[in-house]
Amino acid sequence: DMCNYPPLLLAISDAEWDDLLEEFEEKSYLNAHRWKPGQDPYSLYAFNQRESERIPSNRALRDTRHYRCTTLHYDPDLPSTTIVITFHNEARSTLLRTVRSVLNRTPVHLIHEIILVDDFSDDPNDCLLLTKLPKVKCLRNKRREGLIRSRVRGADAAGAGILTFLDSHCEVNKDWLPPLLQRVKESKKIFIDRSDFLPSISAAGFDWSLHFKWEQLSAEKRAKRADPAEPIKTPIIAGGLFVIDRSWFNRLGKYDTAMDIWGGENFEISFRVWMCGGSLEIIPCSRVGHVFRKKHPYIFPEGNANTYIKNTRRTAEVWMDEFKLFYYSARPAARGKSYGDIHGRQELRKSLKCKSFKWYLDNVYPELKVPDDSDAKSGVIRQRQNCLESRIVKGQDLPVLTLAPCSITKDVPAAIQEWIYTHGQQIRQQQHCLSVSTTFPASQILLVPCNISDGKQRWQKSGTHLEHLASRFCVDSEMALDGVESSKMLVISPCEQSAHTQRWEMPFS
Ligand SMILES: [Mn+2]
Repeated sequence: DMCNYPPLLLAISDAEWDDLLEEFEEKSYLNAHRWKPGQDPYSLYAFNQRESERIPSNRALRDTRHYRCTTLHYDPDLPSTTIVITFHNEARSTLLRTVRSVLNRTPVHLIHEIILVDDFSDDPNDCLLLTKLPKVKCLRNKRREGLIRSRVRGADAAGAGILTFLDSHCEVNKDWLPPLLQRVKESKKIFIDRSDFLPSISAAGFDWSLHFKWEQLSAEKRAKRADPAEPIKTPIIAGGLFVIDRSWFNRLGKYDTAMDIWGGENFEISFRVWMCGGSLEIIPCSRVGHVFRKKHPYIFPEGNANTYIKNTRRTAEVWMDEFKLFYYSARPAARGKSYGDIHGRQELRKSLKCKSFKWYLDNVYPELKVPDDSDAKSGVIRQRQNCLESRIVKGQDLPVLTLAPCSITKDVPAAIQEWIYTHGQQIRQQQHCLSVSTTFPASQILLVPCNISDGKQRWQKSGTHLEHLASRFCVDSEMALDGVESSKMLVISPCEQSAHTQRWEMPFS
């Protein structure tokens, strides 16, 4: 194995500590892969390499915290933490700055160790040479594993009870760690810090395509904040930087290690933490700078988009219940992509007795609106001269579905014949949706109050046919055509390509 453990460090003086840091031959470490005049400084790392090399690893930083933070006191006996930093072909200057800023700006006794997980970088010395710095260990993967499996490897090797994950292109600021350890000590949940590049009060969010974004805190939430140093509950973490109790991390199922390279894992761990009894917070008094890049400087063996889709699709399938439909609707390319076996993660969710995604939306992220259908397709569902129609019947609460001659004036259908195909795969008119009484053949198609979590309300166009997803049967007009006026009902029956009573023209795709 290529692990290289430095000698155990016991109570050392500040002077000895400074000596240890001084002994590291920074110049020769950096010189090995330095930017050369004439090269595009962005080509290797997607950030300005020349500029990064110009900035000393131990430069002075402005204290960017709110002044309230400087008045806070933390327990003198905070637990120590293992800091896990994973990387693949990181620039030496930024990797070194990440590690040195930690060593320079963290009370020595709070760092149990810094574990670097080198995810099969081209040069093993990027990692190995750094073990000459105090407390730094290096684990090198024998092949490319990706961020997720690398982090789990680092976490499994950790000696401390608290895990701190950092990206490999960060720079921590004054007192970044104590407020995080304090919160984890108080309650065994999960917490993240925030980056210097953000506006003063920010929150994290996402859309239905599972695209992460930073957001402003809502006016309502801002007004509720009495103290700017107070933690901010967040529905999602950006993923790169966070602190978590190690036994809680393990009990929760670490990460989904079937995910590759990068992306989506922050959704998976965020949903899991909230739905399975924990919480996520942003700690405004902890400041860590992070270099955001516009693109990934490394290769995804399966392609960037495919990997992101595989990872987010696993998340949607395991955690989002019926709301995964909105993910597929926002990311149609995901529908046919393979995503591997999720059985183990579904079992995990069951054994942890986690809450539903509906609960998460209602309680954790009410700002994420279930898509309205203003942009959904609508029109008539027609068979020859007849159209599906809803009809109010005296003495009945709900309208009934029937077949009637199409009534279209100047291209505008009658309201009772116009249907919307929703993002949730429902066929809707007003607040009523097509459903069935049972999933047996010849079961009547009913109009009932729309309910996104009711699987019996989902339909899909399949060529000229309209398929009921739960039963795999098709909308059939045979009984409506035969029936007398009082019993013109629509039913589902086994799909038959040639059955003309199952052929429909519809505006959906
Ligand atoms: Mn990053």
